[in-house]
Amino acid sequence: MSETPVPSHFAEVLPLFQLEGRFDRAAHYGSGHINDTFVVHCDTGAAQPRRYIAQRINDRIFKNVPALMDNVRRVTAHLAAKAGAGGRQLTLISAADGGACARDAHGGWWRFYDFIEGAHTVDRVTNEAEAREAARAFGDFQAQLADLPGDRLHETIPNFHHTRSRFENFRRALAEDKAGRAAEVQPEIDFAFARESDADLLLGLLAKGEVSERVTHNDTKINNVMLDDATHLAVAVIDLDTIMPGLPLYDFGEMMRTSASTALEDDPEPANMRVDLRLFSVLVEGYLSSAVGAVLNARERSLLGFAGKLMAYENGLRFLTDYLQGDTYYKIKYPTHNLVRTRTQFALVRSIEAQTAEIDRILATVR
Ligand code: ADP
Ligand code: GN1
Ligand code: MG
Repeated sequence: MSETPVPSHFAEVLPLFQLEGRFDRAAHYGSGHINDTFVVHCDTGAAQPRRYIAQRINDRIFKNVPALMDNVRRVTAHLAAKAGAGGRQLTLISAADGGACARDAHGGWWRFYDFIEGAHTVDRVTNEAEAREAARAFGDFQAQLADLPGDRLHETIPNFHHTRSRFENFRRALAEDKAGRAAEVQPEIDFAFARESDADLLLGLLAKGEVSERVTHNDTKINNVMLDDATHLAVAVIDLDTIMPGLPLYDFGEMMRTSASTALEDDPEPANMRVDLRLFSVLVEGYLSSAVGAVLNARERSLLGFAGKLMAYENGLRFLTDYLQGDTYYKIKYPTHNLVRTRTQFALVRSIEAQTAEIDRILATVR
């Protein structure tokens, strides 16, 4: 599969939003696995085009789009009020009817954002400054949501990081073996079963009140934070689809998986994938130096390394489940893509396990 083409009816989507200028062109954008993302250029007569990000929201995955957009609207309004004038953050463009999203004649759900200019995302951390910035940005982001007014946010995907439930989905997919692929992935199946008990550790602590639920981002991949082109400082956290109640440890773990590792999540050679202890140490420093540092208890701090292992395991389980089910969840670029992702995630789990003593030593020294 190549990049998602701009749909032929895109011209019908444009009048659904309050855009400035005359539409010039649109093209596929970014490397997200879930939504269809396009950059849109409009001509306002100025030297530079007015740019927008248009997204067709994946409603196979997000079953209640209005509820999801209600979360996004509340969170972006709250952050904008805190940032004040001049702050850069994700900003929704109103639909023609004043709403946060609109539905096209084919049933597709759309939203538009201001294109955040002068900034970029990376799919992999290339230096320590990027890792520190991402950690600080995601930490501050979470702290800013602590006083979000109103009701509990909607759970846009129920049990999103409930690793026990992820494990049971895997077990079911294996039993069903819809795509007839189970026989070829026995080593990965064995690997998953050997670590089943990890799935319950944080859930058990949560039930005992030893770690706390807060409003978290839940998808703190490195390419969900925009970095300034010139200064490389983080300017905005994006991809707010999974903001909901969760554990800060999930956010840190997902960051560690993608920002303190030596390879892309789908590197075809699992041996290339290891935890990078230097980047891990910088991530911990960045995260604890953010406003969230003050709210984590000692137990949570001691589990930061385990959180990275758990998120690598959980993502590996999810990729394996999707492979067994015939690739219905994630976008894939070739038939074994989900299997390659699984193997590379499991290599990261193995590497974190092998480095546990060193990780604990780092956690004991970084304050
Ligand atoms: P997905 O849920 O599919 O990952 P994202 O919301 O993360 O979708 O968007 C995909 C990519 O598009 C991001 O990684 C980023 O590079 C780019 N992007 C998203 N929103 C903006 C924005 N407001 N301004 C500039 N680039 C953006
Ligand atoms: C998806 O949307 P994106 O590409 O940022 C997924 C995450 C996974 C990630 C793996 C809603 O993230 O949970 O960790 O792929 N998002 C959803 O790369 O399932
Ligand atoms: Mg994304």
